[in-house]
Amino acid sequence: MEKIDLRTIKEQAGKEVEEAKELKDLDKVFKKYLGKKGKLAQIFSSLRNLGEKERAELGKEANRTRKFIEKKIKEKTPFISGAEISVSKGKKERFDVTVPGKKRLLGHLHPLTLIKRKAEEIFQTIGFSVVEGPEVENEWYNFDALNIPKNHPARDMWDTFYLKGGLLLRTHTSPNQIRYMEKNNPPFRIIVPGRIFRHEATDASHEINFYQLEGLMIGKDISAANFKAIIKEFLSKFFGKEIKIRLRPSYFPFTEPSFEVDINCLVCGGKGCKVCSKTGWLELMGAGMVHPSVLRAGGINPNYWQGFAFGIGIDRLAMMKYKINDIRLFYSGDLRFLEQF
Ligand code: FA5
Repeated sequence: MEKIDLRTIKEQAGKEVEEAKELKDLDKVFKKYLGKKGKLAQIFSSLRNLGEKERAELGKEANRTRKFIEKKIKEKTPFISGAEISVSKGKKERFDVTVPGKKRLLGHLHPLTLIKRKAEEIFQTIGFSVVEGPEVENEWYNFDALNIPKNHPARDMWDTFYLKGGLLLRTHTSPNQIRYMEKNNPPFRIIVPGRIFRHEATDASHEINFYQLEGLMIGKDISAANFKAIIKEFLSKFFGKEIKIRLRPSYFPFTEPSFEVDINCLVCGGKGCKVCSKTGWLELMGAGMVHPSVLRAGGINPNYWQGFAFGIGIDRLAMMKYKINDIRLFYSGDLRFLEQF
């Protein structure tokens, strides 16, 4: 009777192996017949109830059946789904270990970020804290508090992107002077780097959105001489050498007196190029002594406190550092350009 059972087991197992389509089907067959609680295991454990001769005969037959099923499963495995693919691919494809590996492209910081960080680092070494402010501003902070009331002609100095609800895209980082003064008592010295926006025509040294670095230092006896010394210190640390600059009298409603600082153009070495409009000088920043009305708007008494403010064009600083002859390259997204930094 057991012999018939074994024959049936052999036939059934063989058929099930044939029909198996996936590895998990083969696994099922294995468990059903060869597993710990499988059909053959049951037969082996029934052997102990048999007489010696019968046990030897049936034992042999059961072993043959086990081997048969194992062989069937082994033969079928390579022809099944994933296993089949890997085996057949392995036969067709050759793996050339001498082929150079694919180079992984690593991202890196944008040149303007590098310059911004370098500038922050230097100002921090001379005691300035780094502060940030919002890109979307209201008219109070961007204009009124900076001594530029509505209908004041000076508003035309900045071509503004106006938004709904009395908001605008900040045209400079100067609103942060007020924001900081409102919440902090002098003496202090801060810088505020950030992105700004202007609705104006672009050329080699003008963009519609660019970066500025605002500076503000307020104390008891802070003077324009302190400003000049700090800027000279900053520029020589930034460029790693003495840099020629010139201060020109200028006008900003929020500073009095006001001046602009030009840098001897490093793209052409002062000979004249499209960056410096053939003058040999590039305007790098606006600056001046903070106007008493601005101190008042920030809640600071101008009878006790005074100081200077400045706004450096970060893009222009980057152009001078890397000798870039067109500001628009920074925003082009051109990897051939960006990969050089
Ligand atoms: C201002 O924006 C003033 N808020 C600066 C200031 C701050 C003056 C504090 C006094 C006290 P101005 O518009 O000149 O000033 O811009 C300052 C600097 O930003 C310029 O010197 C220049 O380096 C840079 N800049 C101005 N316009 C552009 C532009 N379109 N593209 C790139 N950089 C520009």
